[in-house]
Amino acid sequence: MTYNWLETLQVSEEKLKSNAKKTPVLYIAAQDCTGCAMSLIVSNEPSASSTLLDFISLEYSDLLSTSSGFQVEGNKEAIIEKYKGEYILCVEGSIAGCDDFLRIAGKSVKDDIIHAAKHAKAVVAVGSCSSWGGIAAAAPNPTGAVPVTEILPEGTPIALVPGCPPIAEVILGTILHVHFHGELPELDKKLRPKMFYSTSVHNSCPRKPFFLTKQFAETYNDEGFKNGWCLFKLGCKGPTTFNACETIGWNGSICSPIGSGNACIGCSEKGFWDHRNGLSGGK
Ligand code: FSX
Ligand code: SF4
Ligand code: F3S
Repeated sequence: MTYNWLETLQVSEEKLKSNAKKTPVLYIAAQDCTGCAMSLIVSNEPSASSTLLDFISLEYSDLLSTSSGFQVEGNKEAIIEKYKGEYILCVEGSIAGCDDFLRIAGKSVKDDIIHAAKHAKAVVAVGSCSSWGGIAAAAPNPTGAVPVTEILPEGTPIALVPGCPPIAEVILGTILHVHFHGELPELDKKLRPKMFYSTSVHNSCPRKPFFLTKQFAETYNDEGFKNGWCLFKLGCKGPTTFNACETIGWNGSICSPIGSGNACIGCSEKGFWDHRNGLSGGK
């Protein structure tokens, strides 16, 4: 696997050189595990540090900001005022049905997101929780969790970047498309960037030749598994999961869940966690 972000995002050398003003980014976390932000900071193409130093200005993140408490919370409103219409709003995590369940600095996170989205140039729903409800929305959904699209008005410029967590390059690629081209990349019917989600995990899987010749591992310890055969009979959801795990890959394109010997559990699809599969024993 190799990935060249400049090629994928169609950023020419001239555009890269003329890059002057950084795009402000507000990153608000709702009901999450912080896995998305953790994924984001290990990006290789481009590196997270280059992204932060050269292209975006991360103005607010309750996880990654160096300051905390009133200092960072107060800055959030100031940034919204100062950069109206210019900033990108990233939302990680699902939204709780009850406001009292999710408050930061005494304020409803849901109201904060609605307010910040109103003045954003674009909104990026980072992760399956934000995109579909994800883990918190799994049965019996005790918090009444919903995806961020359910609280924002129709017509909000929003891209969904699902995955639990999503691949770093996919999150940053979506953000950087707005930075370099002034708008979100082309989206599919489910609002996912086509450049990252138009192919199934199965389609680019290195085990696909074994799928086609019907050579399947049946346990995680049999000869077929040791020979690197297809994991379909172990519940692999690669055929119905759209993500870039076998095209861009993980950790600088050096690995992927299936490459490491695990069946895909469909973490980027709607309905994950309830509809996961494989050894983790989903429904
Ligand atoms: Fe976690 Fe993000 Fe999963 Fe959700 O990722 S890795 S539970 S998609 O919101 O932090
Ligand atoms: Fe498809 Fe999964 Fe088999 Fe890969 S391991 S070929 S994704 S079914
Ligand atoms: Fe998720 Fe499947 Fe990729 S579980 S990380 S979509 S291989």
